[in-house]
Amino acid sequence: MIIRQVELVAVTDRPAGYPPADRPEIAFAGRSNVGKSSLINLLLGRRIAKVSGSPGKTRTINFYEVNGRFRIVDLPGYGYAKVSRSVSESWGPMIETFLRERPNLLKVVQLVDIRHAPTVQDRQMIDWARHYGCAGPVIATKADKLSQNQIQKNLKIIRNVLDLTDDDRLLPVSALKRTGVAAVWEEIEVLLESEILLKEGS
Ligand SMILES: Nc1nc2c(ncn2[C@@H]2O[C@H](COP(=O)(O)OP(=O)(O)O)[C@@H](O)[C@H]2O)c(=O)[nH]1
Ligand SMILES: [Mg+2]
Repeated sequence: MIIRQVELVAVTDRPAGYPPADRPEIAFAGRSNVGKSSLINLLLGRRIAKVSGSPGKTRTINFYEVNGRFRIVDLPGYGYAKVSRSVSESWGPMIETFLRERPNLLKVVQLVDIRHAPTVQDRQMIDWARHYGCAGPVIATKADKLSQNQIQKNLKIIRNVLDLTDDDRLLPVSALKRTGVAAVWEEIEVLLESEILLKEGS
């Protein structure tokens, strides 16, 4: 995909602040510090999402519109122990409301850290997405931190813990080494294509 234009069109913690539901959206979810902003920047070819030294900061849903055609949605990261209770409690409803009330949401891309087994919250996140019929590909980040051998081992563990089927996509990426990004774009393009087919069928 050629990225001509990227615009941050909304930053919000509530549905009233969402942009109109007039473009297909692909959301990215994961623990804070998993590498979500880094991956979004790499995908979009610019430093538009803040890469954070202090995790747990993003408490908003950020909508990036690409080529005026679709949006990448950066969901707030979860699982950071040091955020206040009120912030960590608002995270669940904020994400679930988005999943429930977003008719133009195509899929949620789930990010997990390739070094560790997915957490209870990772599993909860993907189960929510499944419940709302929008579970998408899973991305295992920070692949540069492991050997090829370990990568293969850990991918199996991730598949198991998240209960992925053989058909579910699981893609290792490294934002640092810039590997795996083409495969992520391929998945995004497949999702956008499926949306066009849906529209033509209706
Ligand atoms: N080694 C390595 N570090 C990464 C990678 N992606 C992100 N990081 C680092 O992980 C930290 C959190 O990244 P960020 O993109 O802000 O994560 P977010 O909180 O999920 O948005 C930063 O210090 C990044 O530089 C990666 O692929 N490899
Ligand atoms: Mg971030």
